[in-house]
Amino acid sequence: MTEALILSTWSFALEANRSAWPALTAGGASLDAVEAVCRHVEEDTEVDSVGLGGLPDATGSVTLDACVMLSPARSGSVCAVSTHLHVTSLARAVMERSPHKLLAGPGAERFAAEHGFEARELLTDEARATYESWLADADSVGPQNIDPSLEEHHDTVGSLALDASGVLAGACSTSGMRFKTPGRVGDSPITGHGLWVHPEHGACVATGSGELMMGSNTAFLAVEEMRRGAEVAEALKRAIERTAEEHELGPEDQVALLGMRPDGSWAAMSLRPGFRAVLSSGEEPALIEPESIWST
Ligand code: SD4
Repeated sequence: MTEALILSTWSFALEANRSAWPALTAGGASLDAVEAVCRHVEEDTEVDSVGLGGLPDATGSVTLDACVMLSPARSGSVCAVSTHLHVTSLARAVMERSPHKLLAGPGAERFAAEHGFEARELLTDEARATYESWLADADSVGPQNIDPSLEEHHDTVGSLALDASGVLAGACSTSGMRFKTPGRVGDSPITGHGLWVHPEHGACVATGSGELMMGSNTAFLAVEEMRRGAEVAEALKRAIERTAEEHELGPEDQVALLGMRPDGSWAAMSLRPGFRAVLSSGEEPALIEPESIWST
């Protein structure tokens, strides 16, 4: 029997990990645990980068992306969903109830309706107010000159878990880059970019600037390094360094990864400081400040 583990991105996962833990330790499946973590954050209106409360695109529309994965053959994703909140569960439905890997926009929404998912308004009053003030700034100073820290801030919930049977699972859910160009889809719903799980070699989930992970297949690369024999921390380091080398980085760009192997080894690492992760290996989840490769 393997020791159960849940490792999730950002401090907002503290409550989410706590809520998913009892079922996992009672013999539940790792896939249920990572789905529960993401659903918890999707419901949290305080989180402005995932689900309800997520900030909209440049036209004021909230669009969500998500992915679940068990193996190269078993994954499901949705992207650009504007009508349904629980996109992680919808991604799981794509995996379990369709022959496909990724459904986008209106097609994903139609699939959601057909499979009994409830439609929800995703734009909260707070997110609308933040959008309107961004729009007013963009109108007065021009879209090229708006505060980059506002534009670049974006945090995905990503979660990896291992259950008592030694099964690894991963999931992630995001509203993507705030005030993004309509139609923009990031790394999270694309397997290999934002999430990759191999049942024997390991798993990796990413958060940060999606365009970087999309250029370097970062999550796949990290697991590939594990397959070639690297320890988890070393695998994450190589994938982050390679991603940074292959791009010209802006001052706000971040690449942050979680990794786990079926033997229970795990690591968390980021390019720049500021990343946080939450580990559950007992009843009380622990907030972790992972090592960063750069100091600023
Ligand atoms: C994206 N990578 O859509 C996601 C956002 C994110 O931390 O992870 N932010 O680019």
